[in-house]
Amino acid sequence: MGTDALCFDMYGTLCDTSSMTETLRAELDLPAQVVDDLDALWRQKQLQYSYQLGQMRTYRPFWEATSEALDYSLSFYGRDPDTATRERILDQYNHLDPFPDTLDALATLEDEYTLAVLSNGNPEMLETLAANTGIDEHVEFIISADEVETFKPAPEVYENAADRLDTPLGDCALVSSNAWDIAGAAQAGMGAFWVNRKNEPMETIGGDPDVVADTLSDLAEKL
Ligand code: LAC
Repeated sequence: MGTDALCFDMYGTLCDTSSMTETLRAELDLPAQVVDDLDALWRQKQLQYSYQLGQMRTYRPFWEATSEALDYSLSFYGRDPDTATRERILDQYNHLDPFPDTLDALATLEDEYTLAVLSNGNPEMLETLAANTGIDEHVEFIISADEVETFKPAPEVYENAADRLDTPLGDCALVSSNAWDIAGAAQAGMGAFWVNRKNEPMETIGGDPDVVADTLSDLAEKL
């Protein structure tokens, strides 16, 4: 027993969703503070919609949940941009910045482990972002929750990843900065390596992480 495969969460772990603020600032005439709040609400709603869709068993691809969450957030802040502006904002989601340590950490870990992306993103958005950032040069597999038509933290998503990797669930580890994702992976029986980028407390429900690191570079050193 040991960890053979590392499955990386994409949004918030490999790529920085707050890198959207530059585009939001350029496209919407709003104060910087409001843009930061809108961006945070967009991310919060995107996740909430994925949980709700899972609970309601009305699956639709994460791109649609992301787009619907954007509409909610724009409306919350009283903005109704034209279609072209809205499309430009959404398209930028395919060009999120990787965190500064992402590519180096993947390059360090790829010699020792099988690397995969494991994300709620649908395959098209994951493949596009992985290609745009160079992440695709380091990971062997891109595994989407779309394959089982529900979202993390449903156990089927983690179990499907182990099947795809042809590796026992306990020999795979999720690497995520999202504590709810770590709690879900651990609960499902997968290893759970938490990159606690924001120095947050662990969730009080679900499983516990096996390893806690501050950044991906820190994790690469610890493994
Ligand atoms: C992911 C998001 C939801 O699965 O963090 O990549």
